[in-house]
Amino acid sequence: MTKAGVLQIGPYPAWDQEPLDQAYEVHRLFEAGDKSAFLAEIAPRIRAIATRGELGASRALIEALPNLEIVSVYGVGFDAVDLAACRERGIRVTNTPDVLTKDVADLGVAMMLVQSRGMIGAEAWVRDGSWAAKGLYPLKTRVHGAKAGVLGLGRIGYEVAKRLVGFDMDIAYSDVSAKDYAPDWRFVADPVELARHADVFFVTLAASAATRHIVNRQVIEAVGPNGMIVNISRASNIDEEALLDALEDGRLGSAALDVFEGEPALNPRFLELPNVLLQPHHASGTVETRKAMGRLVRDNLAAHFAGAPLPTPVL
Ligand code: 8YV
Repeated sequence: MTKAGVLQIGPYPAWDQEPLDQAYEVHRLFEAGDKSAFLAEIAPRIRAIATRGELGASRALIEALPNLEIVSVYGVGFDAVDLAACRERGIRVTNTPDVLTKDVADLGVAMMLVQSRGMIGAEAWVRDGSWAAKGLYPLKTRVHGAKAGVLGLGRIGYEVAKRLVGFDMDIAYSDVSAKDYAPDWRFVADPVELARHADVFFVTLAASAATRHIVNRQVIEAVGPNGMIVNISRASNIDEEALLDALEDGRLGSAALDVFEGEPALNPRFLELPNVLLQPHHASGTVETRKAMGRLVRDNLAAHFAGAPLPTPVL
């Protein structure tokens, strides 16, 4: 039987690559020199796209593939897939929810702790001999008992808030509506009001055109000179220019970021800032979770080609 053609947009670990290569005729776009020529040659054979959360699939790419049936995303976020283009042609879309939720929450909370206790600077203080030469490391800010604001109480936001309970934090959240699964956490509809409450402000909402720059200058200033913003969602949820301005002139105390506009390149202004923790978009990056994500990518493709219900459909 001929194998279905799959266009792979970005790399996967070997443990995912091998089974994918066995089951499908895989064409790796990320390895092609001249991408347009490559696409023109293989386009008619492509029935599926296997992509990554941050890479998605653009309208131009979808339109270049006349026989495309499904886009399988290795990630929970599907904001980079042009859903309208998929809907127009009845193209299915899947993602990898649930399996990564707790890892993403773990990293978000770790980022808060690392940043508030100055652990990156403290490590350097030991390594560069400052401890011996200069003495005690500058004192930092307590986390337990502080006020947390969680913007987006979906699966990831809920797991973040659950972890913050262990730090005796005073938790409030914002979402389109109050959630009946939020224990005694305070619902605050307005993100600016949530930011006023928060010493630590977590951005955990799924990104879409509607949430673009939801964390705007006003929200950032409401978090304030003693506050911290932690972003483990998508860069587009924050007005990055406003964030940089506020971090530079002290209107925002600090930030801990796993995602950036234009990543993996990032605005060089970030590199000059002492009050920002920079992470390489790896909140879901554990071996266990990435294996589960890879399996879901393949399970969705296999179900589609077998005519079975998709395990985790978006569309
Ligand atoms: C991944 C992600 O880092 O789930 C998402 O939406 O962005 C992350 O889990 C990414 O998709 C892997 O490429």
